[in-house]
Amino acid sequence: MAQRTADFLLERLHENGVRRIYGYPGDGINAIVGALDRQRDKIEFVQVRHEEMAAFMACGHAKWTGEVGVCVATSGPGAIHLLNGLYDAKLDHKPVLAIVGQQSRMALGGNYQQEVDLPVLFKDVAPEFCQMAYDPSQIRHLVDRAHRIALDQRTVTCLIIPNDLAEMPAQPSPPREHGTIHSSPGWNAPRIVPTRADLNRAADILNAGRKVAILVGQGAIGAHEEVGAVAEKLGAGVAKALLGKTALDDSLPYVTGSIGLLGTKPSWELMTGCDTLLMVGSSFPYSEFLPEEGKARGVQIDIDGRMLNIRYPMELGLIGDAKATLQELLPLLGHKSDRSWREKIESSVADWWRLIDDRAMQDADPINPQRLFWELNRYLPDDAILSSDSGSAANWFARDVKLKPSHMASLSGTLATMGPGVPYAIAAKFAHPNRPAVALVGDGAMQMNGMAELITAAKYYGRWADPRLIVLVLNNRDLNQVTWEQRAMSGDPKNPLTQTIPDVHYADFAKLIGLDGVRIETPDRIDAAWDEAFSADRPFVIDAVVDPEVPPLPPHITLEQARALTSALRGHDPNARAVVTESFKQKVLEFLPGR
Ligand SMILES: Cc1ncc(C[n+]2csc(CCOP(=O)(O)OP(=O)(O)O)c2C)c(N)n1
Ligand SMILES: [Mg+2]
Repeated sequence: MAQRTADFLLERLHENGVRRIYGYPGDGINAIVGALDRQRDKIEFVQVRHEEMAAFMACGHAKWTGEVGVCVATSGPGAIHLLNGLYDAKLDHKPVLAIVGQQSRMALGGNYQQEVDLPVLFKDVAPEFCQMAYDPSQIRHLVDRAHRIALDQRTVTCLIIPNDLAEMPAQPSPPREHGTIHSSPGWNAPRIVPTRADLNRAADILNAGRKVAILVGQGAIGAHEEVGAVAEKLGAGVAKALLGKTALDDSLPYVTGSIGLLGTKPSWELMTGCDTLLMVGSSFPYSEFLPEEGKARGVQIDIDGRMLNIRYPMELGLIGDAKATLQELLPLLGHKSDRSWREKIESSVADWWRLIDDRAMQDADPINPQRLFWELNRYLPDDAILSSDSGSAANWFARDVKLKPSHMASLSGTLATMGPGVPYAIAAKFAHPNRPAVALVGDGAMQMNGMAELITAAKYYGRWADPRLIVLVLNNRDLNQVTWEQRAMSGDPKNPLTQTIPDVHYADFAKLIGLDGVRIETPDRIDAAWDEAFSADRPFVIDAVVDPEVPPLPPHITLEQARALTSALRGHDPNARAVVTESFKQKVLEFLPGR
């Protein structure tokens, strides 16, 4: 039999460099499912528990490799399930290609079983390229373009393939006639740098500054030498947006760590005290954590011109690749002889780390969650890949874990969705089977999807050269991050109807499905738990029973937030007494002498 279109689709993906597809079957992709079997030597299929997880894993793959992550789902319900994971990729600017099935072309428009208007449904999440195939001869250029555009635009693209079309004989070479397309695969990353004149303008602004702050994001990953050299010359401090956490080593004395609600006090001081801001490869969203408008001159470097000058009214916005642009900028920068600003930052950073240590070691009931993250620093191998979930874990991941460029780390930075922690870690294991992966997640996220996805880890870990995939679950029986947001932003007490969630024994569940794990209920068990997890011969779950009353305090509490908190506690918050004690302990530490 002649090659089918579905087989050619996979072959063409392979020619574009795709080696793995995450997905879930259904009759809208029957032809593709058959082809995945026949093409198994070329493309590995990873079967997940839910299509959203396939999209998260595709996004994770893109984050961990820089390649296009690919996911596949059936028409109707499968396609709809993909969406949240695809939006995660779109908002974090990651190249992901979604392939979704559709009912037979003959049936379309007939209110047919599982018929959903997929081109409309996917148009918003894949605005740059969302195409349904009408003819087998389109497959070649649709695949080439979907793959290339995802990389070129750092975004999500989507191919909708009717099942009957996928069964048809393939047409790899369209006829040479009017109205046909003759494409080829391939995309090479360009080297993008601003003009010499603009680099000079940037250097003039930065050289004139006396107190320079640098903010780096995910675009600066891989440019640590250049960022470090620029900071050195300018006597600057460097703050990091969360997606750029591995852009620079946390143990450098002038690195102030994360910024924003999940950020640090030194980052806050850096931004409020600077007279010049250099922002590189970041779309960190919260303007109130950047300098007050007019207080600082600003230079921004970003690969995407659409992202320039929107968070702070920059004096100069430059389109450029972070590494290449900083390389060109460096010789134009002078060495600032007055180091007083830099010294001030370094002393604030040193104080901050002492405070983090003190906060982490405070008693709590029963375990202080910060301590788990703080102790992780002693066990974390240099090549570990970390994922965090949305929730209180993100606070401690941002503040307590010390990372460096040899690590990789991510979370849902912009969509801030719950759920990617475990699937990102699974994608890390497939992309880099020799590296240990650590997922830091809340119990809510675990119940939402993490537990089910452990089944995927159980199914596949035998394929990974190093089987270590560690999931730390913050078992606080609470949707804690939102509980705190309710308290601090709305002044409302904790609502047990919406916030309290059941206690589940996550380590027992892991064991039930053939993995390993431990439940810890006292802080003296933390060390042994990390030790055991990093020595395990299979994926390992640490079910840590932690205190929901330890506040994920923003670096500075505003007056309104303090008032809101007081009003929440004066209401009928069932946990008021414990909260007051914990917040007081945490806050008071900042003001003790010598801190
Ligand atoms: C899909 C989704 N639903 C809801 C939210 C809102 N939200 C953000 S954090 C959070 C609480 C997460 O709870 P859990 O995973 O238990 O972590 P915790 O904060 O308790 O440590 C919620 C509900 C979200 N970000 N994403
Ligand atoms: Mg929770």
